[in-house]
Amino acid sequence: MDNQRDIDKLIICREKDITCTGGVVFIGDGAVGKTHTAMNLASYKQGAFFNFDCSNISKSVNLEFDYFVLYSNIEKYKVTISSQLFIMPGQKGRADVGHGLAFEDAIDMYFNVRSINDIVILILTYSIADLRTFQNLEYWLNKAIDHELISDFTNIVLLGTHLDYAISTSVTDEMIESGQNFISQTIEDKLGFHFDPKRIHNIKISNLTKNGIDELQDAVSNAFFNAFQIEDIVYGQEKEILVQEKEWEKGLLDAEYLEQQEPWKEDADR
Ligand SMILES: Nc1nc2c(ncn2[C@@H]2O[C@H](COP(=O)(O)OP(=O)(O)OP(=O)(O)O)[C@@H](O)[C@H]2O)c(=O)[nH]1
Ligand SMILES: [Mg+2]
Repeated sequence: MDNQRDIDKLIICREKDITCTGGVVFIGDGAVGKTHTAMNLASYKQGAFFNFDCSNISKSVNLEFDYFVLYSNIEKYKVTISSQLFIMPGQKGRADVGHGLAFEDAIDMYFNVRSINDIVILILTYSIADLRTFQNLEYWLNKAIDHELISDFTNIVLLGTHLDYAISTSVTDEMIESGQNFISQTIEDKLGFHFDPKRIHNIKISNLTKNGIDELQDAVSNAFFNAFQIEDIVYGQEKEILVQEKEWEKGLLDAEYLEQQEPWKEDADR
């Protein structure tokens, strides 16, 4: 498959080190918290959270970019995930000249400036406290499909922000579950490949209290593990090493056996 070959270029396996990289794209309505979530994820690299209280970030009118790196250990391998974050403005359509960029302008720019083609994770972002932002994900999913942001290895994070507003939550777990089925069905219908609902990770966070950011980080790791089939690589290599060791032991045993069976060799050596 072509896509599979593309993504294979983004992973390097050396002895005990596996390094992979890929794009993570945030889309969703304006003011749902895309920029703040990306900043919370990226600030992990400085070992501390981004300080929400000091934030006076306004509506995005540009294509925003950041990155973050995650490390994990699996068996004796050190896995490094280096993800590149692209945050799209939530303003639909195109902006008037001199007013920055809206979504369609930013996506054009994304295709010109992106350093890698492959989107490992698409983060469909909504606010738990605002049902309309959840319903509008249908619009954003269709935009993602039209702009070819989804490949057969892409994972989706269905990200609900404003978890701190939980008392006035208007998006229920049943809605989220049917949303997950809707997403996989729509992708299957429009792109023609099976999209396992397990590739859709449902996460809720608060950018204010940082609740759920750890789970988001785990979901990002899991999505990279899925996309690059890292467990197959690790356990495949372990199996290969085991087989090689067995073959080698067998070779030694065979040599001993042959020596016992061929005493004339010793005679000849004398
Ligand atoms: N209470 C609360 N406020 C949040 C949360 N996430 C974001 N906000 C606030 O919501 C507002 C919008 O956040 P942004 O991150 O700028 O939203 P955005 O999705 O990037 O919006 P656009 O750039 O317009 O597309 C800001 O005032 C944030 O402080 C959250 O989880 N809880
Ligand atoms: Mg923004």
